[in-house]
Amino acid sequence: MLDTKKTIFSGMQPSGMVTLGNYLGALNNWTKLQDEYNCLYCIVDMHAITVRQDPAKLRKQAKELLMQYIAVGLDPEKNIIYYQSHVPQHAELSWVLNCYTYMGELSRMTQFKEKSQRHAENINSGLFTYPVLMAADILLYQADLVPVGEDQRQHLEITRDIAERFNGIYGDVFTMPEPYIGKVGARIMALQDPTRKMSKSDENKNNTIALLDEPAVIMNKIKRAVTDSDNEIRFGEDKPGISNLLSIYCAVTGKTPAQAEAEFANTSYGAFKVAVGEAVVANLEPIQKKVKELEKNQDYMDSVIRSGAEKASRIAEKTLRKVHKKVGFPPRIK
Ligand code: AQP
Repeated sequence: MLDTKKTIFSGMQPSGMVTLGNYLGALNNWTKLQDEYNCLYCIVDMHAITVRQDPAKLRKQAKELLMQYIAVGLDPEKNIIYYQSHVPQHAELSWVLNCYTYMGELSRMTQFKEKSQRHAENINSGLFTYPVLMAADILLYQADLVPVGEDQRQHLEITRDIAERFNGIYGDVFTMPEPYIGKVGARIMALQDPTRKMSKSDENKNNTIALLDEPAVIMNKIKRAVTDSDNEIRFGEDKPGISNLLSIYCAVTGKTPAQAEAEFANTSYGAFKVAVGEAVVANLEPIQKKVKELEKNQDYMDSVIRSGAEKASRIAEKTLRKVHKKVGFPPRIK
């Protein structure tokens, strides 16, 4: 039977402990796509080293991220789940695409500008060519759709520009990827500074809730979250801290903003924070339980790692062969 499902590619960097933001903004939505689409969910460890990482930590975080992909409900039988560094075609295609990408285009990327400011001591060329590797990630699998947050939109645009340029020279080699606009996931902000987003690489751990944080730690972090002094529990641009906690509450309970506001109309900030904390703990409990089970099942994890890389590699190699032929590399002799 002809496979008419569209292909979706997405990835996450193992650059820290997975946060509630990563979960509510991305992972949780991915699980809803697995029946309708052919999905590839990559752990983009090669992207992660554009910022200096501790090797032992990176390895641990990559493994934890993989377990969390599965624990939130991504089925390795339905989706291709794998480590980017296990599929060498990503690096190989990235090199070719580098030769079809202009310095000027890359210099305009806001993420490069931001990260070079944040990591002024390490402005490496990987940071500069990050979008080319991302283009390779997507184009290798002929992805039709890419779920992207606002901050990655520019990278998808450059992916399309590169694909269009390549196809313009060599014919239809790459599928033109479109942004996947699904139900918008919640954007979760840092608990101590609710004007910027919660990020897994944040050094201040009071800003983030990790999916694997113990219940008492979660309760404490939420109790200490920055709010304001007017004691009104409602959404509002003038109330970033309370709005963030309300968003978290709505996302984990499925309640609407109006329902949440009504529920807490006559509540103190203290009691509100306890309710938010308890809702988060309850939501994360089954995920944490599943991770503990997976930790004990090394054989299963190994089989997922092996088969994910094999499945991804098979698809990627097809595209890469085509690209090599198009650009004029000599054929391999069997
Ligand atoms: N605070 C957030 N709220 C909602 N969604 C979020 N995402 C990240 N933070 C929030 C979504 O999670 C995915 C992670 O993508 P990534 O690992 O490639 O890197 P990122 O977007 O840069 O995420 P972090 O947590 O901020 O990592 P670091 O600290 O390493 O930069 C994306 O789909 C993103 O939209």
